[in-house]
Amino acid sequence: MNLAEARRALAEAESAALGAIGAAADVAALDAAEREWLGKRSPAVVVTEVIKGLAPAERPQAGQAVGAYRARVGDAVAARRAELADRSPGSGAGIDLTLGGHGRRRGHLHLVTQIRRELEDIFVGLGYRVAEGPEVEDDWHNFEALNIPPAHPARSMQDTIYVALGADGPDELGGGAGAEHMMLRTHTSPVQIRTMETQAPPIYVVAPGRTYRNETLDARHSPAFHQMECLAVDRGLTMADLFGTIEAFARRLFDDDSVRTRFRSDFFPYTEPSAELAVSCVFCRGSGCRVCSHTGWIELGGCGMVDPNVFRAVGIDPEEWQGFAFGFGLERIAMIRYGINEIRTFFDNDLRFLEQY
Ligand code: 2NL
Repeated sequence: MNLAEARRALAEAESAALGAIGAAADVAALDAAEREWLGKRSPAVVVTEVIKGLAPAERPQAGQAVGAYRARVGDAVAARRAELADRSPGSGAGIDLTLGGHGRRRGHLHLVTQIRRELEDIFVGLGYRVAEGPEVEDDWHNFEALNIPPAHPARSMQDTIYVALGADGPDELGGGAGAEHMMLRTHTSPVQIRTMETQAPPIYVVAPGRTYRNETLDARHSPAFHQMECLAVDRGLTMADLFGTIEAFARRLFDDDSVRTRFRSDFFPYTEPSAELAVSCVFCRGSGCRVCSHTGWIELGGCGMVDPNVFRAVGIDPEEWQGFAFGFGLERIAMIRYGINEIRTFFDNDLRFLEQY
């Protein structure tokens, strides 16, 4: 091989190399082309071997031709490598950043959950803690500890759904002895019973949650509903504390400092004395409207001073500690606030209703 032949061989090799590099569809193909055209058996190496046999005057030119080949083919490999990297996923190339995004429809909390959280915030602001407990309860926590013995008439108003557990029912639900008395709780009071059984006074808790009654579904009654109960146990608590707490709560709830409260004598087995509780109508300010059935008052729930028998049942000395409690329905508060007249709408899961709140 002479100098001219060496140059021709390098020129042919270069055009073949550039073709192979341009055609490499991925990094592996490019690596193979690089090995073939720049590696240990490449034309550049062959020509370098040939240089030794050339006339001394021709050797520098042959060396320069090999260097130029290496430089051009090497540049082509580097350029192709950059192109392939640009196209790999995540590189951003090939994505039209001016296209609009896909709108994502977002849901929101159920109205009852919104009300529940709002009420929790009010009570936390008053120094209370939020307590929760099981929805399947035993007779003691749902009835007996609340001063409602087995034959008490209050039980017929709080009939519920009983859960039949076999002899091998789960222990944590009280399976085995007494399992036939497990039931869906009729109020959240058992949560306060459990709190008083495990914590020493002073106690300030609210218990929100789902409750159940054996009730025929109509516009105002549902077999499943939500309640919130408030319990305070401390030294020297009186009905003045009960009234003041309810007034503060009602004014925050309706965001109106002119709201008045009304207490009328009532009966609950677990409080003595007991009262029904109503607030002045925030919609008509007492002059009478549809929401308050033209009475000027909105009935919210019931309240009272904790009955000494309840304290004895949970091992708290009623001579040392006093307490007040009150309870109300969460659906009812939502219905009052938004003028909803069907309790069913809370459980139908009809998005046309739920989306409005
Ligand atoms: C209502 C009335 C009330 C209570 C709940 C209570 C709980 C314990 C002790 C004493 Cl552990 N009382 N809760 C007291 C009075 C009324 O709820 O109409 N609820 C919807």
